[in-house]
Amino acid sequence: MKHDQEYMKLALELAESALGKTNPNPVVGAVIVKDGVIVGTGLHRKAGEPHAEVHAFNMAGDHAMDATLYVTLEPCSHYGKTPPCALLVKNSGVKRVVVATEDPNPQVAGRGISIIREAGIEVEVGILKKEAQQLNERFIHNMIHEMPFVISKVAMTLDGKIATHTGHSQWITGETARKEVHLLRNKVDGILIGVGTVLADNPKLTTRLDGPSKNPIRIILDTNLRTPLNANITDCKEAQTIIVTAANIDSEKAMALKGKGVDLLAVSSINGKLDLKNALQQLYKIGITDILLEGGSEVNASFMREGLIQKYLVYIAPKIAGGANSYTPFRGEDIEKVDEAVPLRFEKTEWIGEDIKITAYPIRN
Ligand code: AOF
Ligand code: ZN
Repeated sequence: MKHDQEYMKLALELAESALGKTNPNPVVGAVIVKDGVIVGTGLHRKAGEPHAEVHAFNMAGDHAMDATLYVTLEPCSHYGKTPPCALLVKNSGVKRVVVATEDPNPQVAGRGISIIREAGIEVEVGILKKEAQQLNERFIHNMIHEMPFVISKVAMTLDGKIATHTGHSQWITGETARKEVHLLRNKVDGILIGVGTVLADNPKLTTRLDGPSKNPIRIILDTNLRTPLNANITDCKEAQTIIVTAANIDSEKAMALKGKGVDLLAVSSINGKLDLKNALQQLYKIGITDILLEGGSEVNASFMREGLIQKYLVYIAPKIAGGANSYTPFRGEDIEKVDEAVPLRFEKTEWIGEDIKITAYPIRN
């Protein structure tokens, strides 16, 4: 129908405003329209709180009668922390429901749409589907793979260097891009680096913004528990730290780290390397739905080669470092032929201050 896309766009904008705040839940927006007038709007603000539809119907009241509901995700059909929205829709009096995309949650997966259709209400699915799926890319990945959505962040020079041969890297990108990284940290559940970066840079990995912010859980890959007891990330007052290790977690070093408040997660290792897939599965089980991967180059390469990165954010600074021994973002094994490179699709390019940001997705065969 005329205007369907406009109302769905509004619902998507409502949903988008809560990105990073609803984990593990998706972001969802709803708009109720009666005779060309928006009579109700709502969004899901936080897991455990009412769903988008509930807010929208509360606002619409009696105006919901014979109205159209636009919702960015299929209304749920299950009793979770809140009752099923599909029943609310069924009993609301609306005569038409427009859904952007189905809910991949196996507890819902089409049942919400069926309940509404079977009640004799007209349902249309697929308006702005691509946009809606992109908005909930993290949630969709979680539902399908039961693993966190991994975002690789790289800040490099025009010639693809992330640090000089001494490891010096402050700063490659400009202030605006660096600030954006803190906005990103503010939205994700976890931030992951290897112990090599802990030893080289001793980072804090906290979110530093002007206003209120949240610190992601710091996840360190450390096969042999080499993290020094005085490393910044072992100070757990501001943020939680999980060290993923293959070492004996009852050893003296492990006990000392635990004594400082650090959590240890034991995973198996394959040929002396941590089983990354298993690590991600375990991290998902304890509630980590997305992770910002911040290096170093060996950790980045392992994730990339094992197909464990879902999204790439690459900031390119207008400078050239040169040198055969400067560091590059993805090291790992050498390949013989270009055909062996991991294929990507560039989704978007933007200016971020004086730098350029490329958003890319891996192409899976
Ligand atoms: C909707 N509208 O606004 C959201 C939905 O634990 P609960 O009760 O909050 O349920 C969470 C699940 O409900 C979540 O995994 C997803 O399948 C769906 N989210 N559904 O109809 C909403 N946030
Ligand atoms: Zn619901």
